[in-house]
Amino acid sequence: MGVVNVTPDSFSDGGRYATSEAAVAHGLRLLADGADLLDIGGESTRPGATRPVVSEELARVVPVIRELAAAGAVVSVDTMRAEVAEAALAAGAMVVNDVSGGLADPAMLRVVASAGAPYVAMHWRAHSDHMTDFARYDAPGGVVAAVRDELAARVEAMLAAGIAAERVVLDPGLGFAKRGEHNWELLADLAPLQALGLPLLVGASRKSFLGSLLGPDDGPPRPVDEREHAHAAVLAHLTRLGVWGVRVHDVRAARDAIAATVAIASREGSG
Ligand code: PMM
Repeated sequence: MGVVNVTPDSFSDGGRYATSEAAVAHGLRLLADGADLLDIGGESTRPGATRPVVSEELARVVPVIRELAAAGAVVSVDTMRAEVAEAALAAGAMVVNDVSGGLADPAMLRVVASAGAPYVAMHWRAHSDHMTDFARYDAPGGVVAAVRDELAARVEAMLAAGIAAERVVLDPGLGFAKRGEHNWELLADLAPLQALGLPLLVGASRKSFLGSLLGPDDGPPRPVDEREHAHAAVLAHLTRLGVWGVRVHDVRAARDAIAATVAIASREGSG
């Protein structure tokens, strides 16, 4: 899954038309690099981010989705809002990627159920402006058990809303209400999440836990565009676990890491 963030902090060149154009060009590049799915989002979920109004989010994502779907891309819309999901599906999106797993908008599960769309439900506790307050996992089993149990509760809600289990993909939500250590613990122990019996999508690309790992102990994190080698190692690990998908910014680099891992893994035990 290649990321196309149509947000002001991703594209600094101003006006709406220019932003859409830049986003479409970027999506086409990711498609040429081998993305199976393009994830179009109009709301920044960085820690501390404030939310755009609905009309702004719609104006950001709908034209980009329409163009990329028309160009043959399989598109997911990265939104927590039912209204945006509905408009995105009407514009040609095939998948809804909701970082809140249906918690942010009470109408979301109903919209997804009635559209019959595949639904990526991520582990989430609170909006980005205060999610760090919720990065506590003190109960027995720590972060892994908490994420598993909270995702399982979301699956119950999805099924109750009429979403078919075979259309659901789960995501541990790396970086969302999680401190650096929590992300590494989840990556080291994804089996309990896989045991829920649904496909997993994982998004580690460029996230700050990689930057903190790579930066000096008492200094700033490694800049966002210098985290790709560490990400490749994470992708090798995820490939070996057989996750369903990975959400990445650099599709070419990701495909390379996955190809090399598969080339080795597919020959193991054959000699
Ligand atoms: N991360 C971000 C946004 N959307 N969606 C899913 N399913 N999983 C993620 O990990 C995820 C997401 C934030 O990352 P970005 O700001 O680089 O897009």
